[in-house]
Amino acid sequence: MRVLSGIQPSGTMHLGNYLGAIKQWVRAQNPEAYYCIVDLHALTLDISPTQLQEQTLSLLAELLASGLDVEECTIFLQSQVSYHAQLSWLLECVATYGELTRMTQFKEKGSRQEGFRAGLFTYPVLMASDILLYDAQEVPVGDDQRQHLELTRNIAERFNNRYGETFKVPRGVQPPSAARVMDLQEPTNKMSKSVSSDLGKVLLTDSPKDIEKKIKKAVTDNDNDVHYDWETKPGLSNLLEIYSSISSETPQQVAQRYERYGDLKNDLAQVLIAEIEPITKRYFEYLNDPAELSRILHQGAQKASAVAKGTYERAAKAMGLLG
Ligand code: AQP
Repeated sequence: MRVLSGIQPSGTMHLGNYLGAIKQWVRAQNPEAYYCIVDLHALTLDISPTQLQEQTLSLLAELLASGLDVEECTIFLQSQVSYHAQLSWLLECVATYGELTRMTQFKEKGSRQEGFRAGLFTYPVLMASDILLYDAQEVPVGDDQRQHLELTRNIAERFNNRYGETFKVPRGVQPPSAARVMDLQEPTNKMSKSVSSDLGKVLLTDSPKDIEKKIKKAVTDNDNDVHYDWETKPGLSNLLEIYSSISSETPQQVAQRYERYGDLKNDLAQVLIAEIEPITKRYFEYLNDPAELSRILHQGAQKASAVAKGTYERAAKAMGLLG
């Protein structure tokens, strides 16, 4: 199955990235799976060159530590495959201004940044280019990317109608639980690398003590009735979803086992520590070998370029570029 997905090197991975996306990536690994560190997307944020370099290698170490295996799939860096930016321009001439203004992530992130960059407006097209270059059938992503996926499908269909059958129209896939992990302190907002406070997000590099503290301090309500209900109990429902995503039960089944919030929080902290501690250990091992990390990226870029080149040339020719 041809699979493509990406993640921004915009900071340490949190539980939302891990449960919403990366665990699915690991499950979907196969020789036709392409996973991309989207460093060009991170340029839409206020990020220094040193920070970007460090975070790129660190993210690769986190992905490997989470269970991605370069013998089973391809991991590569977006900026090392020039066809992503090249196809993006072609697709910007297919996407419309109107549809880009409707992107909720653009509205939310744009409203938080004064003088936001033009790339923040156009990056959903770059994301479409990331996906369409690989003829991906499935794109495992968290729920927050649903709208961008729909845009990608629309762009592909419009392109195919206008210029002839060129792109596969991909399908987004979300996990049954934890497709949108919420901020532990503000459970009506999604957990986010760049927006959540320290206490609002659990990181893959957090120590067991930090994890315990963050789960204990997670905002819930006061009535101590353990019930899965996003309308009236968003904080508690978030904790139940996180738990269920790791234990493979439904959130309702988890809720049935508890009478008090405190007991649920204690057990959830232990379940998370058991999941995250080995990842953190492996992460530091990978991080200690930057030469190997660079080698992995270069090898991945070669494999990815071989596929991307063919698709880019097909699209350019269909549009009338002489090449
Ligand atoms: N809270 C979340 N719950 C479930 N899935 C999530 N993802 C992100 N947040 C959650 C999924 O993680 C993958 C990688 O996302 P990204 O880092 O490329 O960009 P993002 O969606 O913008 O994530 P963040 O954490 O909010 O990063 P910043 O702060 O840099 O913008 C995607 O599949 C995403 O759905």
